[in-house]
Amino acid sequence: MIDLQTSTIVDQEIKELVIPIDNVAHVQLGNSLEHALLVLVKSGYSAVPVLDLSFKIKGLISKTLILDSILGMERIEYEKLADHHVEEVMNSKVPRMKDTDTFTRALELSINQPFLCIENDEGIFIGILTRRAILALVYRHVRKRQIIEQP
Ligand code: 2BA
Repeated sequence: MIDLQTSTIVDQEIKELVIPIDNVAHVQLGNSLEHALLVLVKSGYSAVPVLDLSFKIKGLISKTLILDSILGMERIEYEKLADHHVEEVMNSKVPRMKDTDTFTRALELSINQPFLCIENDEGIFIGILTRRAILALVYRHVRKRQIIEQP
């Protein structure tokens, strides 16, 4: 259990906050844009990780990136969805961390990122850390301290 009793949470590891790969909606490099859009719409998320066949993180794909890529001069070119692949459109700059990294680093990265991809020492994707999980831990910590410090 992550210890909320200690005076600081900053040096704790993030392992226990990670949503494991089995519960993370994701797509693969060779998937069509049509498939990726289906995953995004069905899952309800605006962006999800892109993995290769060996489960390494290669990028992030979002509804906005896909729609932007099929935007023609005068109309949305839906027929492109089936012909183009995730790797042509994804953003290769991925905010990533190791599961042994500290909470401080996660807090810092989450200022600008809604979620962080977590990998093990071999670079294999093991899950994501969401801004929601980070904020929830900070909130629990603040509340706990308020209760302890009340006269
Ligand atoms: P968004 O999809 O833009 O979602 C923003 C926030 O909206 C989420 O924040 C969450 O609070 C809420 N939300 C959106 N879709 C939801 C759903 N289907 N069920 C429950 N809540 C939902 P966070 O939870 O902090 O997630 C931040 C970002 O992490 C999400 O941004 C999404 O891109 C990604 N994400 C979260 N959980 C995921 C999962 N299981 N698989 C893939 N990506 C995930």
